[in-house]
Amino acid sequence: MKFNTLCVIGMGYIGLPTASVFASKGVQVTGMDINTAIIKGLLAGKLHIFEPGLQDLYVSAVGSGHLSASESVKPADAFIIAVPTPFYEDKRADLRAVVSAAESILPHLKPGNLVILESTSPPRTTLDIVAPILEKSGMKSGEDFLLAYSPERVLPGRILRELVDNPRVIGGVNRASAEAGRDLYRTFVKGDIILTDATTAEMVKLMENTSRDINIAIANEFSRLAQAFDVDIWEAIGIANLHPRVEILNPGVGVGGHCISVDPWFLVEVDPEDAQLIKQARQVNDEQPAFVAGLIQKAAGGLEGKTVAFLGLAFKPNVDDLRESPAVELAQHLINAGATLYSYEPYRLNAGLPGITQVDSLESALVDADVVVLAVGHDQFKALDPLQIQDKTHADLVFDAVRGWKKEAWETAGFRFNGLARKY
Ligand code: SAJ
Repeated sequence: MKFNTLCVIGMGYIGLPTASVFASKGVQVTGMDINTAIIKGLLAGKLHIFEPGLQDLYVSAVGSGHLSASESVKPADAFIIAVPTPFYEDKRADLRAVVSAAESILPHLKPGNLVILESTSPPRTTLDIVAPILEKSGMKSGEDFLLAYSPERVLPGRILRELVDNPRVIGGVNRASAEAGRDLYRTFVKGDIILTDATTAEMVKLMENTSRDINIAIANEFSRLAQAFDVDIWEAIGIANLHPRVEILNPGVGVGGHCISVDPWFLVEVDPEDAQLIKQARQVNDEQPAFVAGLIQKAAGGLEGKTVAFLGLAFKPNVDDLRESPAVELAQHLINAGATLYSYEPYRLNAGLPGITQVDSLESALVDADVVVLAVGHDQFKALDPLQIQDKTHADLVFDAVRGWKKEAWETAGFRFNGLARKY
């Protein structure tokens, strides 16, 4: 099948790059979002998210006349739903955005159209939630129109490359739908395209992120054990990983972002009895910011009345995304322990986080600091030369939570150095 026009619903971290890549391949794309500020920004050529290469791709796609931003859904041959699926306070999936996206397609749905859900969703969402909404049109999914689930699997920071090169899974409500999805994504996907059914594709996505969450949880748990036994966790992991069948991930401040810290709960929600390990791993990762905060407090001999220069708030290195960020939680723990905290997040200078003071330069964070905390391993932080930091601060303690710095270099510059499960 050939798709000449496409409407992508949700101009976030996935929808915007996906719309831009399709448009760059000559498909006529409408990028739709209900957020007026986002659409206004896009119409003015300003992106609300940072992703390497995206600004240039977006500007050239708009310039070529193939991409336009809109606050309403436009008729198209194909529709992609790429809206957020957060969770409620009790960790159940909040599918309101998926429901309203499907409802917004309904008035425009025509025979032969293809609808793809990309948002990470609990098993059976495509069949039990999206299909019934679209079938209110009087048309039957898989027969009159085509419907499939195709999870995004790209890594923030490498989205444009991974969109093209990663294998793509397409789960149709029937074979014809999956094949139509393949024809659509073949426009730009160079990786393999694997066809399956919708619920398997939903499950695959959740299994991928859940297995990563569990693997990070064991690394975080190892860091606590290493701390207890005065073992350098990084040395221990390095040695263990020499085994041909062992690949332990990196411990850190915790697990954040909109994916890995959220998605495993979708499996716990649908089958709590069978998802015990998944739940336990989630809890280990959720506790990690408090664990790291305890280490910092101990190293500083208490934080009451002390000032902390806090470097990084993003959920991981070299991105501007603060959703579910463990660094933000760590900052909050330190503030609760009595610290005055000045955080510097170069990718998001003013995030408006309640209770957290942000400054707009490294110098401003350092000037009054007693303790310097490296919370996110942004490349620009890792490249800092302690000898140049020396005269910018009277801080004597440096705490590296993410193994971004070399102990010797900081000690040579006169700092006391401490970190997550490292030998001192
Ligand atoms: N983290 C660690 N230790 C590690 C690796 C990561 O603590 O060894 C932390 C990060 O700092 C971050 C969190 O885990 O807080 C998640 O980061 P990530 O880089 O592992 O993953 P995301 O959330 O950026 O992207 C994941 C990817 N999924 C997998 O690798 C299985 C990506 O491919 C998905 O498309 C994405 O989730 C998504 O959108 O679902």
